[in-house]
Parts: sequence; structure tokens; C-alpha cells
Amino acid sequence: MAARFVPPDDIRTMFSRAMSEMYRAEVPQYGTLLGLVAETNAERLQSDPDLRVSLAQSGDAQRLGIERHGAIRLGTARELFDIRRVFAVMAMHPVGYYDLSVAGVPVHSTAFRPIDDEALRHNPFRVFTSLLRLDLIDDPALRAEAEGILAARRIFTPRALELVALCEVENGLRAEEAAEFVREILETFRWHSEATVSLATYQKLHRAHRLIADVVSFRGPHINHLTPRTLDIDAVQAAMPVHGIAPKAVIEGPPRRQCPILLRQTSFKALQESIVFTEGDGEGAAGTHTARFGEIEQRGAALTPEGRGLYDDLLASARRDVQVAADGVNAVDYAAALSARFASFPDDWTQLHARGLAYFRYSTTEGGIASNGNAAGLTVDQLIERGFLRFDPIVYEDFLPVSAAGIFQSNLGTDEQKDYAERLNRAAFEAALGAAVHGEFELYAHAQRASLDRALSQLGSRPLRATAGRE
Ligand code: OOG
Ligand code: NI
Repeated sequence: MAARFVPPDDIRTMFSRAMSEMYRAEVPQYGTLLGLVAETNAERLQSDPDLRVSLAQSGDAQRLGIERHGAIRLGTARELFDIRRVFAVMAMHPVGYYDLSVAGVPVHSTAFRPIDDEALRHNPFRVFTSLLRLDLIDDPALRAEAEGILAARRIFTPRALELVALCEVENGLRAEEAAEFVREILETFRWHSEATVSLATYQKLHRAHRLIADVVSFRGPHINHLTPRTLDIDAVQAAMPVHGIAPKAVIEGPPRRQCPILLRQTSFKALQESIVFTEGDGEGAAGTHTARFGEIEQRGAALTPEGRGLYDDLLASARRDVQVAADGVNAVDYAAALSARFASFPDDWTQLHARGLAYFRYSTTEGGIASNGNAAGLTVDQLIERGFLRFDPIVYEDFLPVSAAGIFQSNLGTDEQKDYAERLNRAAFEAALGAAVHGEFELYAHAQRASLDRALSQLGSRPLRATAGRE
């Protein structure tokens, strides 16, 4: 029966490919960046055999070339509710809650992504999805106007919603339905050069916050960037100007290290694009809007709560020491302060493993398979010492709120730091979503535990797996 249905992983790949083609056609610099990243990755793999082995071991090697994340910004609770249903068709589920209002960005967010190992290996396509917080507009008249405009729009085609409902009832889509589904939902993410509001309204919204204008003035949540994954972000950052792309001054996230952790990101400025605004008599008024940009990222190991705590502390202390201005002044000092702070974060895999700072995927070695029961009764550490068991870092699949705020800020072109009185409201976000978000730490801990159980049963061994500081 189920064989009639297209696997959700395949629908996700069809979708990510279609999105990439659409964005490439619309934003030529994205195509340039893809070429640059592919070239750098090939060079890096060529020159670093250890990395090549490790990526092959983890399954990352095969996903690297197609790996992307995108971002959208929604306007209403209903839109968030429906986007969850749309992404569920492709086995993309909400993971994590990011409150960006603390950084002066009037949104809160989650990331839709695949969650199990198999699906991640297949294609880890993720969409960082933000919901605008209209409650952070101070002026009640403007807030009501924005609410009215958003309430009237429909970001999904009727057919897209029909296919989602069909998938929910039948538990899958057939080949033709899946193809039609991808075509229909692509409409939601498309750029519109006609606004749904007049230039005057746009300007009012823009004065409240550029992001508010970006969400409220258009028919739908245009994809605002698509990000490929590089194995060497410093190399790509350095090469970008040569290709006519001006990156932001600072790479967000941890400093360059031997053992990459979490996520390092850099972006280039939003494009200024021509927009036709509505006017009373049907005659359009010309103007511009900046929303779309480019970004690259380098992903490293997922950290445990202990590792993440250490990361957050070190990052905060570097940011206290050196503030980078919107125009990039202090960027060099900041990078130096960051490296100095992170000197106390262990930078070899054995240490990171022993101290329980990162998550790892365990697997048996050929020696382990050949050990023929000799592994029985050994502890995990002994199995590793004897070379029966190996561990490779689990890649970080999520996002970093401080980095995300930095990406938003840089593309807003200012360091607007309005101190919004209201703080995170995770419960309201989840109520709008119609579901609780998955916790990232639980997902990584589960992947680690499952890999260890599998490896131990292959070794015919049932040692005490609790070793200091882990799990
Ligand atoms: C999303 C910015 C966050 C990232 O990679 O951290 C993001 C946005 O600008 O809508 O994409
Ligand atoms: Ni991004």
C-alpha cells in the first residue's frame, strides 16, 4: 500500500531543488556563491584526507553538495499553523525556539527540518521560520492597519492546502500529487515585485521597523536567502570580494578552530530591488525594497548543554569586550578577542568527547567486528582505546540566536537595538504553531545513544555505557 506514496524525504529533495533553481534565477549572486562554495569544498576535501574519511563516515559527504537552509518571515498565527502542516508533508518538523526580540528584532522563530538520522542524511534542508510580533508595534493605529492587511492575505494557493489536507488524511502523496504539491507551494515563497500596499503605507510600516514592512507589504513570505554549506568559511569569505560580492565584516559564531563546533555564518547585504506600490487610482508608484541576501555557513559539532553553556559564556564575554559597529569598525579586534576567549574551549575531539562537551556518533571499526566477542565486558572507553569503537562528531543541524540576530541586523543595514519591553513568549508561539517545538538537545542525545546501542550490539558487548560526564 505505502509503496504508492512518494517518500517524504524525496518530496523534500524535490522542493529544495526547486527552491534553489527559483532563487538562482532570481538572485544571480546566489549562483556565483554556489560555484565558489563547491570549488572551495572540493579543494578542502582534496587537501584534508582525515576530513574526507570523517565526512564519509558520518554520511555528510553525500549530503554536502545539496545542503541548504533558507529563511522566511510570516505575519499571522494562521500562517504559522499552516506552514507547519505544509512542511510536515516533507518530514520537516519545528525544532527549537528562538526569541529575537531580545536583540531588537520583532520576531520569534523556529527551524523546520528533518529530525531522524536517515532523513538528515538524505537531505537536511531546513527553513528558519520567523513570526512577526505585531504586538511590538507601539502605535495602535498602525498595529491595527497591519493586522487588517495581514488578515486579508492568503499565502497558500487553495490547491496547496487541498493537497496538504489530502496528505494528512491518506498519510502520503502519490507521484503526481507530490509534483503538483511542490509546484503549488513554490508560489508561497516566490518574490513579488508588486506590493499590496501604497508607498505611503509601506513607509509608515518601514519607520516602525524594516522587518514589519517586509512582512506586511507583500502577498507572501518570499524566501529571503538560501545558504549553502562550506567546509572552509574563511576561504569563501576571503574569495567573495574577488567575485564582486561584499560580505558582512564579521563571521558570526565561534572562531576558526581545528575542531569546528556549532555554526559559523557570514552573509552579504540585501539587494535593493524595484517595487511597484499600489495607489488609489490603480496607477502604481515606483519604489524600492531590500530583503533578499546571500549567506554561507560552516557547520561543526553539536554541543551538549555543558558545551553550549561554555560557548554562550565565552561568546558573551567577547561581545562585551568589543562591539562591532554596523559598518564593520572593530571587526579585527573582535575576531582577536573571540579567539583569545575561546582558547579555553578544548580543541581536540578526544578532549571534547572525554569532557562531554559535544555529541558523537559511535560506530564499530573493522577491528571491532573482527574481535569476535573479545569486546564483551569492556567499558566504552576501553572499547575506544582498543580501537574497537570509533566516534565522530554529530553535525549541528540548528541555528544560533545571537548569530541569527547578527544576520538580521546586518541586512537591515543598521544596528537598531530597540529595547522591547516584552520578552519571549514561547507558549504563544507554540499555540500559534499548533504544536510544541522539538528540543534540539534531546534529538542529539537520542542520536548519540542510538548509535552507541547499535555499535555495542554489533560488538556483542553490553558494557556500562555511563562514563564520566556523558549522557
Ligand atoms: C533569518 C535570519 C536567521 C540564520 O541563518 O541564522 C538565519 C531572516 O533574516 O529571516 O537565517
Ligand atoms: Ni540563514
